[in-house]
Amino acid sequence: MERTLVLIKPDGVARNLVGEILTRIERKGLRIVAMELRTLDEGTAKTHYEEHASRPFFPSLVEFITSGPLIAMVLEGERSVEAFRALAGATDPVAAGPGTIRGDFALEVQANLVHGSDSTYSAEREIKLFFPDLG
Ligand code: RTP
Ligand code: MG
Repeated sequence: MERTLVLIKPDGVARNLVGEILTRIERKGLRIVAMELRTLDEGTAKTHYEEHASRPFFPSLVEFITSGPLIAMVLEGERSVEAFRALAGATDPVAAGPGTIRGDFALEVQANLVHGSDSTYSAEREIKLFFPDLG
């Protein structure tokens, strides 16, 4: 069964959208196999977003993702990587369709509420980073 790493970013926790987002995940049929509330340290944040290290928005992204507690979770299900990214909607919330998490609740590209692994390869790397003990 395919796994994906999902974050409810600090803006989602601060705005009390955890329940709303979890409801959508459960309603879709994705199974939560691990979940934790934590605040990322700078090193973990930089490793998580290492693919963006050379982008101009990287320092701001690291500051944002470490700014407060987030929810990290591992979801399992049929094509879960693609399934969650469809629930999340486009990276830019203004372009994200209505009915998606970002489309319904966000307006700014950085504070876009959720993260989902973009491939099964990324999922494996990110799950190891956040949940090293998960078998
Ligand atoms: P994520 O990695 O968070 O699931 O989002 P994504 O795949 O849809 O987007 P990605 O291109 O990987 O970008 C990672 C996160 O960086 C922030 N971002 N800011 N200021 C900007 O132009 C900009 N572009 C991206 C967003 O928080 C995005 O989710
Ligand atoms: Mg990404």
